[in-house]
Amino acid sequence: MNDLANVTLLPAKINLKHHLPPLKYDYAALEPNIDSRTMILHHDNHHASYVKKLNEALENFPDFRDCSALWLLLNLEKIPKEIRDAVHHNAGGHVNHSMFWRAMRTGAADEPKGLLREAINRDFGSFADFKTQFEEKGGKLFGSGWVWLTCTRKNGGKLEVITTNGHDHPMMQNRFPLLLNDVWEHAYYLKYENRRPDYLKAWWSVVDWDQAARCFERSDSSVEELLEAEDEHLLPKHRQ
Ligand code: MN3
Repeated sequence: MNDLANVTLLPAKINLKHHLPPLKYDYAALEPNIDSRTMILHHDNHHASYVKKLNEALENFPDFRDCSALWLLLNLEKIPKEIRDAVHHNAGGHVNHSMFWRAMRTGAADEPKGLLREAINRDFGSFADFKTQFEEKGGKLFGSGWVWLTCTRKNGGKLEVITTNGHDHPMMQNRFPLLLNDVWEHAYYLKYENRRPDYLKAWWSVVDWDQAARCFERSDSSVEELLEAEDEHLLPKHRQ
């Protein structure tokens, strides 16, 4: 038997990989509010790079290779020290961007309806007041990060606008995310340059409020249920 024959007898190597979720719309679909050049760079370069670096970090740590990106992010203390920072930044980048693409859609500007609208009115006074607070907090965040509409999973699901630094996620602070906007410069600089407030204002035209409402419906689930129902994009798959 030659060497080549021996190789074919080896068991198939299980090689799980996180992967870049495809956009559900064209790169130009969010024009003029988000330009296609920004979308191409943001999705195909920035997000792809987080996925690639996450896979590279996990390459020699098979115990963690079938864990979802959200699980990794919420269990950083269990991650070996030598890859903890890389997993923190890149799993966070992967989780947040995967949610961000789904938070937007083509079509005319919309407003929240139903229970989510009622909760917004209850906790912010009005939809206009909520938008003002979201724009102010997103505009003031120093450096790179995200601005979120979140709810607590207790106390009647009280809504709150928060910001996170880097790619941190609200579930790391026991808050549940309903909507998010990326205020890293790479999200807006090509079109809006240093005018982040203009980007934040224009972004309302592409928000998918049905998606935010679906998140709100799921917000009283346990963390375990949420991880189970997690979008398939966040679970690694066998390499094609
Ligand atoms: Mn980004």
